[in-house]
Amino acid sequence: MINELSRLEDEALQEVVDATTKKELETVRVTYLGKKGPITEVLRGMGKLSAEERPVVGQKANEVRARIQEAIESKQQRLEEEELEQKLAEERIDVTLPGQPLPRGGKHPLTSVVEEVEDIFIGMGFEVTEGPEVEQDYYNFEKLNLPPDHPARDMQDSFYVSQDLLLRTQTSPVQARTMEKKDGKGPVKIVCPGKVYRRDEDDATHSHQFMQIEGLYVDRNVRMSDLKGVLDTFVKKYFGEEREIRLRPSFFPFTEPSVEVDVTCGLCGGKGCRVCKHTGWIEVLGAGMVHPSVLEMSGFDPEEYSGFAFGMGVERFAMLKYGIDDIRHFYTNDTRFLSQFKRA
Ligand code: 2NL
Repeated sequence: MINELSRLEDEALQEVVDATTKKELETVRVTYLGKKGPITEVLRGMGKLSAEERPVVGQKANEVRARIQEAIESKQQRLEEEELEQKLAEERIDVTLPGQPLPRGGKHPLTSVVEEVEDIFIGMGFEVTEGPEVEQDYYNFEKLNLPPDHPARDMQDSFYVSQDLLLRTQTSPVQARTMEKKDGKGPVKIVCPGKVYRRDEDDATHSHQFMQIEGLYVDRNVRMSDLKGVLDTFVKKYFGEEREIRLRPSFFPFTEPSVEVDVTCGLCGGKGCRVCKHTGWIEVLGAGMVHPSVLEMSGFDPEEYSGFAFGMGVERFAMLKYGIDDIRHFYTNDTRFLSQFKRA
């Protein structure tokens, strides 16, 4: 019986060594240590043994059981460690691998033009001022010398929000508001960029929403020659030092006199070509001396103060500089168009 137990031990320990999975090991455990296993069988048959034999066989059986148990437990632990190591090796991630590249955005071309224009005027002592896009009829029209019966105030031409609120049709109300806050004391030297709205049919050169930059300089002794000097400096910095400007008489309700400002054509240098329709000149700005009534309505004494003002369309400036033929490109967000204006 002792020999039989030794043989069982050898056999079981060999099977523990041979087991390569936790499942195989469990089968070994059930086979040798289970309720129907050979060791249990031996212990059950002990009744037939003599009183001297019984404790010897019992001790041996318990020792064998304990050693098999221990062998299984340590093998179990090793298999679990190996399993974990394999899992860690399989699931290893290389944190140094480059990630998914995210496409990088860029500034919208209209933003770039606004910033460039702002910088040029800041260089001449102007400050940048902004204001509301939903504006009172009073600031958008009345304060700018457009009385209630003026044709530009036709309800059909503007986006009205209520009886006396509308989407501003120009950025001039920002300038009127700024002047009003000054208590009749100059100087006021500002540029006002922003979105404006007009009830137009959209086409290649018109958009119901577009951007404008207006400028205003009010002080004692501001003259037409100051206007010409500032705009000449601006045009040379924006379009190029070789460019010239000319002023043509025009009309705006808020300026007197009013002028249209042309710049020499960049393609033909003023000789005449397709771009300038063979005139050598391209219209870029509207401007003039601030109308005395506009000064007065915003609290400035027109006997003491004078000023000049000007306005330009941002889209038109961008189209001329970059050769863009359709204003709608700025608002349809086609990345093939937009990505061309990414700066390095
Ligand atoms: C254009 C013409 C212009 C102004 C805007 C202005 C503002 C005040 C007083 C007087 Cl507060 N004038 N603004 C003056 C002349 C022309 O814009 O063609 N814009 C696209």
